[in-house]
Amino acid sequence: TRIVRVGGAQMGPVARSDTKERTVERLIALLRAAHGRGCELVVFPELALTTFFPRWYAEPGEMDGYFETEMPGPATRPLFEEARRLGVGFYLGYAELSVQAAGARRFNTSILVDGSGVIVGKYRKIHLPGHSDYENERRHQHLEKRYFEVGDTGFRVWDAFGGRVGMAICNDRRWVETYRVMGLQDVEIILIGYNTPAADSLSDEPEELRMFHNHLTMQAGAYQNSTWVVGVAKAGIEDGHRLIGGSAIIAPTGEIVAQASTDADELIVADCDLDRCHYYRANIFNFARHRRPEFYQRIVSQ
Ligand code: CDT
Repeated sequence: TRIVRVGGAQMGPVARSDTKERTVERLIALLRAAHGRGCELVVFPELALTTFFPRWYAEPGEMDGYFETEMPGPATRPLFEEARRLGVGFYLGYAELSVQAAGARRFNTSILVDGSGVIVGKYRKIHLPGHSDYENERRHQHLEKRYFEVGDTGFRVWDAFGGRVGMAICNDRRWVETYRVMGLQDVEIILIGYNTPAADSLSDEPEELRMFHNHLTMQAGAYQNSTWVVGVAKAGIEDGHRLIGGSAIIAPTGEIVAQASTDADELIVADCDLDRCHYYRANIFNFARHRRPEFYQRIVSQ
């Protein structure tokens, strides 16, 4: 067995008026709770430092206060310091403003930080949902395509925490390719933060159905690639807009082994035995033996 005790640090809402310093204090409280329960890795949500600002329409530069230009920066350094002091690693989602010679680039980003406080991996969100301009017919806006570029990192896997760790962000979890590209790199645990509105802006899809799809996609991705999946929400009513909770730790069997029961700051914990990834990977999902990529070309052609 290769057990990694993982904490899923679900967050309740972060208001537009909350300071990053105050929000980081909440993250540190969750990190300490996870350390108290023996976790070596804690997963925080997508855009964990701020409200889900893509629901608001503005000129892109006007949102720069929600972005981080350095990591750690002044507001996030206490989180890194506490993680290093406790020896606990983490996944953190945040809005990244990367200032390069060619100009500013903005990404919806996650990082993987090891137990010594060092950033060992960075992922920039590839599947950006929503739209780039104000759309009148929507009950609420989802302007990720306005504020972020499509990520340029690809789906990578890192050797960390005694296993092979992958990252994805929110809408990525609904796409089979996300998991399969990492599955083909022998991923053993995929970390995913999310902010998912409880209502669709164009339909009357009930919240239960949206929660079902949340779990359906992550459970299928876990089983079909024989990997652990840790999905962690920012939940609850944020600036008047409801986000679903349902954070879950999912085994390579596709079974949920831990699940949040509130829409608030809540820690879920599971002992993830990375050796459990081997069983299906050696049998029903033995890729080398059973995959037929010669028939999958449509998937990668435009
Ligand atoms: N943050 C994020 O990617 N949310 C999307 C909402 C899609 S509805 C426009 C999600 O897939 O959960």
